[in-house]
Amino acid sequence: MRPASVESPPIATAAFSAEELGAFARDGFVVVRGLGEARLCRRMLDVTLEGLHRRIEPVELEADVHYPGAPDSREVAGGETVRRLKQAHSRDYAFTEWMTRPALVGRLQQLLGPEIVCPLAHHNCVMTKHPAYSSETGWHQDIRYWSYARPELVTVWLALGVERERNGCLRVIPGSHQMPIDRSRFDEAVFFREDLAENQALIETARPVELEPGDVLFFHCRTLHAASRNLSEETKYSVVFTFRAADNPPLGGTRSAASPELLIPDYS
Ligand SMILES: O=C(O)CCC(=O)C(=O)O
Repeated sequence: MRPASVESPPIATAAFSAEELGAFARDGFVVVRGLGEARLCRRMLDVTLEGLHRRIEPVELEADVHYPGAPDSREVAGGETVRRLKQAHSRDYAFTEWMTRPALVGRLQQLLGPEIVCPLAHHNCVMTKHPAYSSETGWHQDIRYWSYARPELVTVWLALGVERERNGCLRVIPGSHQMPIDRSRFDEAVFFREDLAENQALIETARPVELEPGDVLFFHCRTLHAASRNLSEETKYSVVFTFRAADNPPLGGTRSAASPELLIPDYS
C-alpha cells in the first residue's frame, strides 16, 4: 500500500466534458492537457531514444519523403535523419498501456462509439522532428491515403516534449473536417494547394496546437493540418496512433486492410 505521506497522482477523468465534445464536433480537434501520465511518457521517450540510438527498424527517413527542407538523398549531409520510428506499438508494452488507458479509451468511445479498434497500418509511430534536417509537411487530410467504409477515424497525438511553432508543432484548420473540398483544390500528392487564393483564405484561419509534455491532441482524419520544420535546438517527439469504430472497417484489398489491428478492451 502507498504510504499516506506520498500523494497519489491525479487520475485523469475518463470522459470529455460536453464543451470538449462540442469543440471536437465543431472544430475537428480538441486538446486534453496532461492526459499522458509522466511515468508512461518517460518510458515511451526512453524507448524512442533507444530506438534512435540503436537505429531499430522500421524507420522512415526525412530523405525518403522529399518534403521541402528534407535532405535530397540518404547520401548527403543529414540524409540518415529519422523522421518517424514506425511500428511504435511493437516497440514496448508502454505503447499498449498508453492506448488502453481508460482515460483515453473512454474519450475515444465518446467520439467513435462503444467498440474501438486501432489500425496498425497508419500512424502507429513516434514522430521525431530533428532540428537540423527536418522538413515541412504541407496541408493535408490524413484520410487521403486511407480507405475505410466511412472517413471517420480519430488520431491521437501525444506530446512527449513541448510542441511550439518554433519546433514545428501541428497547425490545424478549424472546421475543415466538415467542409466539402473539391479534389481540384489538392495537388497530385493530395496536398492542399497553397497557390490558390481560396485555399489561402482558409489557411489563414489555421491555429497552432501548442502542447506541453503529456498533452494530447485528438483530431479528425479530415481535419486539414500541416507542420513546419524544427527551428529549435532540440528534437521533438510525438507518439501518434489512429483509431476507428469497429463498424467502420478498412476496404478489402487496400493498404488499410493489409496490417493487423488491435481490438481495444472496454474497461467501462
Ligand atoms: O511534420 C509533422 O509533424 C506533421 C506530420 C503529419 O501531419 C503526418 O505525418 O500526417
